[in-house]
Amino acid sequence: MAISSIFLLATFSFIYGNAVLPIEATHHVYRNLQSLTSDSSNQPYRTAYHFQPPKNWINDPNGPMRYKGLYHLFYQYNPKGAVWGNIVWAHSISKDLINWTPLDHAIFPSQPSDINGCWSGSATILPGGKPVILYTGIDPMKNQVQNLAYPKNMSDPLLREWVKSPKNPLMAPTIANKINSSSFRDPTTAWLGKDGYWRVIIGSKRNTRGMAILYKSKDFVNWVQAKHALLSAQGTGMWECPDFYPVLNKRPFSIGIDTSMNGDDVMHVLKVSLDDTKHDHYLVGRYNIANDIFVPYIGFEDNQFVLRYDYGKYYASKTTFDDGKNRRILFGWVNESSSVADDINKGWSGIHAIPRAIWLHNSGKQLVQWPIQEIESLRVNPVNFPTKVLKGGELLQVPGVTAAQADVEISFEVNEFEKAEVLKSWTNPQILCGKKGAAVKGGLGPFGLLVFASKGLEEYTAVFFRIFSYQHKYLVLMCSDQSRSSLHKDNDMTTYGTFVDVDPLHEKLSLRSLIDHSVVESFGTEGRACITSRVYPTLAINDKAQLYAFNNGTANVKITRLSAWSMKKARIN
Ligand code: DQQ
Repeated sequence: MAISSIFLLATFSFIYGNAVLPIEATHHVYRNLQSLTSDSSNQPYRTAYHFQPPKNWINDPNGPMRYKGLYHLFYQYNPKGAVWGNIVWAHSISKDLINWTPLDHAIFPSQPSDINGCWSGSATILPGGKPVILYTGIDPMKNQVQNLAYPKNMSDPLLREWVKSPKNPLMAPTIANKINSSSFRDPTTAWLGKDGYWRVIIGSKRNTRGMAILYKSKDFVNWVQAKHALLSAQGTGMWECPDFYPVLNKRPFSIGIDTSMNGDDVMHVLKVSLDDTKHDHYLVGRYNIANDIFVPYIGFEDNQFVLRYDYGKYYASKTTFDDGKNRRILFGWVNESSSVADDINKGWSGIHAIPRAIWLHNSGKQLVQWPIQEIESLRVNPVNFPTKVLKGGELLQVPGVTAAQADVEISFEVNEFEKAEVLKSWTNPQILCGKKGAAVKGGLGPFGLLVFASKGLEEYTAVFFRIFSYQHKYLVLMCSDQSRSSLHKDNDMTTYGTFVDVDPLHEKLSLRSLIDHSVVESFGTEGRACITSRVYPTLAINDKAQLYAFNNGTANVKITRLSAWSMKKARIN
């Protein structure tokens, strides 16, 4: 089918084991709230293989860790409804990071230092294998303070019960430390220096200066604020959910390393979730642990070049080192793009992205992310296309997959570079994607995938590349255009986009999309750029959804690989 007509048609111990601190048991488990199930009929937007609870509100992933061979994931959860509030740490476990079993809530308000909420935090595995959790509590005065919890029974691999330190809070805003009491939250996994000091950073801000406040401790209980923050940046606002970890800067780059590792072959990553923009930004740089100075290659002064994990909807993420498979895994929250009224109506809000392996690209300049390999165990009924030229204006249906629940990989080779559109001046890529959506004919592109497409293309979400000629080079734009994703216009349908650091003269342009009813997670050029979109089609739902490859440029492109799979449902909570 010619794409032009289609587009027209659609208008388209602690250390504690040794020290002897008394412990206070958590005393109330809300068992009744764990047994809720939701009616999944008439729920076209519920996902089949993304992490979500049976009902209600979910936000940040908390304290992911591997313990005694099991993965633990905690998350911010409202047991009482589909909007944020009444926050506890819900808890699930998994053997494969795909199928998850819910347990009783792990951490919930039970002492003054968290009586108004148990907010985000992280797990640290102490030498000897003891897991501990630092998390933010909201105290009776609504101050944000940092608390410690640890397992009641270390021999329980499920880590079902958590006790809280009677010394909580361990870190608190005071008049002396001048910490902003409403902007002091989300402790990271701690890392240990050779000097015997644990270090942890807490997100904060002073006026509009975002900061990662550094604390140090010898025993994980008594924490002292360091003289300076690990990093701060004027004008960035509150830094939520910081994450700080080492990545290997030599082959094999994809090997993950423990959070306390350092050395010549190691670079460090600081990720902050910017409350003002709701984006997760990261900086790659060198960390000198002797004086606790982190120097990023590109800092927030060069704002427009600060990278993001994901250029779509993806926030409050957190990594953990998986010592079972020697990899670093990234977990992130993907909020809804629907109205609060719609969320309340469907009875749930929020999902987590598919966990991603994350490592330093061999350029040393950016990270690479790729869905953990375990997700491939859900693939069934593969559909493989032979190499094929996709002519300018052509649309190619990918039949034989459950297009609302699929995994698809496609690679393009491009040649007719003289047809690339000229970009006169640098433009914000998201705005460029908004102006030049999939329906806007180009030269070299747009080409890519139409997912969640309805039969007559009244609805579709387009994930694509468009190549520009810019200052004697070629600039590759990757977009996720959801402007026509739904006939129901009450959703946030912002088009997302980013430039990708790839040389199209010498490299193929690959795209992988994980499609799951109301989410599409796309990985461009083997994970160098990611875009996650939430969409709510009204026609392209369940077995009515279709999948296409498309080319709406004048230049032909060659599809060198096109493989798609239907995805089985995972057992989630
Ligand atoms: N969510 C938590 C906070 C964190 C925010 C509260 C980020 O601790 O700063 O639910 O989404």
